[in-house]
Amino acid sequence: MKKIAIYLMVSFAISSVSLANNLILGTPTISGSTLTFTIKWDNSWKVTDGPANWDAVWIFVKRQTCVAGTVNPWIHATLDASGQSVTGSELQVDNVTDNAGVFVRRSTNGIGNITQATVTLTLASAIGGDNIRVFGMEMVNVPTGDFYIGDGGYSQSGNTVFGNSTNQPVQITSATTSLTKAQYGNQNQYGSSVTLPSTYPFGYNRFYCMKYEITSAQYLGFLNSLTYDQQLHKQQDMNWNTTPPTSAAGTVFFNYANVKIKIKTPGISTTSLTPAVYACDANNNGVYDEDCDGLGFPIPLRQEHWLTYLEWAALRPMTEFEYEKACRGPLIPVLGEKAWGTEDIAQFQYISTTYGCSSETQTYFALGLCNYQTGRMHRAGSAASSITDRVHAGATYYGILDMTGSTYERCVGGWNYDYSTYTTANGDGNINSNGSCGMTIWNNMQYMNRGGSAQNGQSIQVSVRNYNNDPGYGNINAGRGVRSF
Ligand SMILES: [Ca+2]
Ligand SMILES: [Ca+2]
Ligand SMILES: [Ca+2]
Repeated sequence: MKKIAIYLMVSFAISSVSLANNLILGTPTISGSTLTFTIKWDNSWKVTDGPANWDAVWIFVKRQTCVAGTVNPWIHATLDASGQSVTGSELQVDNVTDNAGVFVRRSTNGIGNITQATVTLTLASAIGGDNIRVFGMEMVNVPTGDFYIGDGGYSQSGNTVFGNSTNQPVQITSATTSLTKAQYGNQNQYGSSVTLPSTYPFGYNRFYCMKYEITSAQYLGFLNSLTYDQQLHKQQDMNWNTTPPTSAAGTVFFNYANVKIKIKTPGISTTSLTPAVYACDANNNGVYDEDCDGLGFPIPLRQEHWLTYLEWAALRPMTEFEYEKACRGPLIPVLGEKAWGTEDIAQFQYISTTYGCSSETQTYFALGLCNYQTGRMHRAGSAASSITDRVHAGATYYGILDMTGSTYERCVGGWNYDYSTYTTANGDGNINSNGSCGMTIWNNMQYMNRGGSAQNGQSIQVSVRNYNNDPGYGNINAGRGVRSF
């Protein structure tokens, strides 16, 4: 039986001018090797002044061959090298070299909602009787260009910062083809033990960055596209609890910082063929995936599971250099600045009537409003509204949300270690059959937590880097992904 599903990987949030974005992909129709579906999202932009960038929707497809009596994994669908299109003149489709998906974005300058267009994707082979799932997530183009690392040396006790040996900012340009540890940090215990080579992502070249952190809805789309064995691996080494996929309906699978995921439909272990179905129930009423069940909450993740998600979504981790560029853009560094470019900071407020709902918005109007030290998740991008500018929305120079606060942003880098093998290679979309991440280099890296979190205000300034290599989720660690070309 053919099943077609569409997964709204995120919905919400803002552009550089800000509001909730409501990405909606319509149910696809299938003909031969093509999929056709509608797309709409709010607060899209393409500008040539200021950040000179645009937002886009990263769309990828999973397919599942249906053979009775065997395990039927969802496989990342390779797209044809041509045959991708979108109707009208407002949007364009950008192919990527590995054909793992497409970016749909504005083709000409403009700001506002994309009200309706139709996308056609051509897969590399006929769909036949396969099941199909289409996933979309909002991303932001970070253009090629010079930028600075380091803010001049924020002097919070014990902190180390990006910058040169006297804490001064360092400009990254096209000429930055190698760096030694002493050239980008002020403490010997942090940074690459060998010189970083030209293949290391220093951030000069353009990349796409997820507009938000990985949300609960996105992670559910992932969990519910795994085989039983892959799900089993997730729960076993995640230690979220001792809840196998066979647990009874209603069993709590993950419960932390107000993210609550339960088993909606148990899997069947006797054959290991039928995976469980997971769902959100933040309001804990036993009714799943309601509007106020926290589907828009960013989800804390163990390091391994964050990496596995990025491989599955055909993205990759960002480096510390890319984090600073995504926050600051080409601007001159400001001492002690957060992602919005000033020292201001104000804490999210809890509003019981909309908490966890798609309408959750911060009504408290303050400079540098972000989710730090609250101990709970809030909807991704919920500081942004129709009246917020960059500093009020907590947006980066390029319009990326929650880069300060919410979950920590894991970035390649950290303790004195050899990071020279890390490159711009993106995940191939397929994780290991046992549920682990197949990107060996990623698994062997260490990661620095940047930007503070809802649990912990440590390292909350853009350039501070003293919170290293925490593989658990307990300090609300997770992050997001980027994609290179
Ligand atoms: Ca509920
Ligand atoms: Ca964050
Ligand atoms: Ca792989």
